[in-house]
Amino acid sequence: MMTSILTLWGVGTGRTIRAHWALRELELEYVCKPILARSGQTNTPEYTSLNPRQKIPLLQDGAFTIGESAAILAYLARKNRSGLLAPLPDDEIRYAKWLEWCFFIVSELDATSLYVVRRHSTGKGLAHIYGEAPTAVTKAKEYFKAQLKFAQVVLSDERRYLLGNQFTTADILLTTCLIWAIEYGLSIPEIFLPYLERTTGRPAYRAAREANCQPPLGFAFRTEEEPSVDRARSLG
Ligand SMILES: N[C@@H](CCC(=O)N[C@@H](CS)C(=O)NCC(=O)O)C(=O)O
Repeated sequence: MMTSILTLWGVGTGRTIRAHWALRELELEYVCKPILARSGQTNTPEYTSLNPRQKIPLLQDGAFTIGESAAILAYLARKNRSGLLAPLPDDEIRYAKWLEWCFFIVSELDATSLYVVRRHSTGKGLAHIYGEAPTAVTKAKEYFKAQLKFAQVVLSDERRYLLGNQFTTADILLTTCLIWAIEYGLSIPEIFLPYLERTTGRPAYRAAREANCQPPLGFAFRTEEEPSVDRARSLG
């Protein structure tokens, strides 16, 4: 059987790294097209013909193309070494729980909370494009914190990952959201620190950061319990 060439478009963001990470976890060879967000490179005629939505990441598998980071991960998990990064569909309950986590993270943590913070913040945010909206930013941060409690409950149940002992694409999504939050100055509960050390300590994560044109991770972790204490941590 012929294997088609995998090509991943996009580097540099918390969404693009998800696809690099999954490809590395699955040990798949791929070609990287290192185009960047807001550089004009997503608007070229060539790229628009591949992805009319003009967004990254985008995966090409031969003649097939798929966008949306969470969908790319699900596609890769299902197609390759099935069962490695997601429960098998036959395992109906675990599969449904995995789907629930994926939808929850991309809708509630990413799109409804963190992306709102990013779009309407000044400084490293995109307020110069989408408009400054301090109330929306404050409320989105509060909402993120409230929603995060659902993941917190599961992890305090002494689970290594969201689905127990199996690392899945839901953990890739959650980890990238937690790092995004920390980079935007949101404090996250201490329970997530060992979780982040586990997930970002994976060799595939380190390789993905490099492939995503990002330096090794390093950030100051600010706990909710001790808001005045910054504990420098290098997770990279
Ligand atoms: N929900 C999408 C969001 C994709 C998205 O918004 N990507 C941004 C970069 S993170 C982008 O491509 N923006 C177009 C541009 O700025 O050129 C996903 O998770 O893949």
